[in-house]
Amino acid sequence: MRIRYALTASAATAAAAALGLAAAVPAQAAEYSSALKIKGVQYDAPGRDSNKCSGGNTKNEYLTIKNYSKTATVNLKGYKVKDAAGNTFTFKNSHTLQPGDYVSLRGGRGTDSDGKNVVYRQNCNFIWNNDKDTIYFYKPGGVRADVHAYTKKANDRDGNGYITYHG
Ligand SMILES: [Ca+2]
Ligand SMILES: [Ca+2]
Repeated sequence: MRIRYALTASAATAAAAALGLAAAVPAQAAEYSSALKIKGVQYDAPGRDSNKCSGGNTKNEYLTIKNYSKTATVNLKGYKVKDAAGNTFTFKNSHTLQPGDYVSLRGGRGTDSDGKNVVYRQNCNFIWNNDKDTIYFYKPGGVRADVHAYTKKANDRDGNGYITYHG
């Protein structure tokens, strides 16, 4: 151990390269290279859950995705979200996010609107579990843009069904 700590930074880097470690990109680095990230999630829609398309409250369960870049405009087309069980939603249509712009991906059926910052999953079933789940967010090429696991107990202390991630 003494020898390891005595290595200079460049020697350590060379040693890592020799072992093939330099090529491995940490998962965290992949997450933070993305302009689009998860702002927050209303994983538990207020009120008693009902997945009826008419009169239900699936529309009030939503995920907000924001463009955190100061310069890049990004098209959501081809991006995907996935839950822990493998349920997937793909943004099929063009929806442009300017720097600082955001969109809420809501359950239920509705008309997507860039001006109203909303896209509907066109599915009246809930996707984000009320006890715990994992939110995966992928770029069009399949590279992970962001990921967050939650439990109601650990991550939603005020119990309002909303969790802030990147804010
Ligand atoms: Ca839910
Ligand atoms: Ca909360």
